[in-house]
Amino acid sequence: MNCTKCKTKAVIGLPRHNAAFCKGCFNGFVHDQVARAIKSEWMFGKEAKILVAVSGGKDSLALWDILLKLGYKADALYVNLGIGAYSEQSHAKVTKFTESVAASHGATLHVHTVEQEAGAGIKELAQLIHRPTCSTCGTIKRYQFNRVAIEQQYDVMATGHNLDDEAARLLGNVLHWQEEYLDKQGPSLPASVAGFAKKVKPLYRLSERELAAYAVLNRIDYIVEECPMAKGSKMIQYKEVLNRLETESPGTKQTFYWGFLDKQSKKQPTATTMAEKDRAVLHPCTSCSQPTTAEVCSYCKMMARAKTVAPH
Ligand code: Q46
Ligand code: ZN
Repeated sequence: MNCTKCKTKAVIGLPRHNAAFCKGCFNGFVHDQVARAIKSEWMFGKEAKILVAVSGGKDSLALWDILLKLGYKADALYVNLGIGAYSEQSHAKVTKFTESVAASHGATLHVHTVEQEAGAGIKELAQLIHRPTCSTCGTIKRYQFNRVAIEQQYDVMATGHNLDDEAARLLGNVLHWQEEYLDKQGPSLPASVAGFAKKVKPLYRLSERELAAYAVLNRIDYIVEECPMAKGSKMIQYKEVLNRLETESPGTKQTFYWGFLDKQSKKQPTATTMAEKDRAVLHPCTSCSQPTTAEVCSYCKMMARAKTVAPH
């Protein structure tokens, strides 16, 4: 198998693009897909200050690597969830990448440790407040990423969601007809009100397999295991179904998700209408000032509850 572009020996075949690439041309292809995503979805300009949400996994570290290599100013935030060996190992991978790659581009890593603020790791915290672990985790990660982005004056927050993640999420939202989620499933969510950072997903044009190959070929050392809490989750089931379809007909995920984006772009309310809607229901939390629909935001409620029920 030879490289479609330069005809030297290929290292990866991409059936959905009917192409194969050598290492150099594959890196060029990946960088080009990210550059196209940034431009076509109006994510950010060359001078923007970007905050990348990193977990230690292949997608978020690859995203940080690609943005730095494309010449963007990108720092990162890692949230240590306190899930035993998984958190220790993922934290170590993020630190290693920061020291060996990101620092040479002048980039900084911010760290938030759940245990330090809540007095317990995510599993124990969720048990204390009687909420599912993943929804507790989601609230904490959303809150902390937004807080750091706003406090440290980043223009935009970038996450490592890839084509497989977005296609699986779309399948879940369609199966349950969750229309309000469908409306917000695009790769670029504007900062609708003051206090909310803009959020973007620059990897939505690349598959999980392509990102794993990028990480391996570029010697990015990442944590291979998924978070132990993800076991048996609906998202994993949707991904398996889509993978089966993709093997039979390469390009299925792309057609499904990109097709949805194409339809959305034709009916999407403008950023102004979305902002108007949000402005009508959101106001600052009386405790921390982050935008919320209630008087006190769900993060502050959670922390207050954790403090009252925590064993002393
Ligand atoms: S939500 Fe749940 Fe993930 Fe948090 S606790 Fe792990 S599996 S990391 S995306
Ligand atoms: Zn609050």
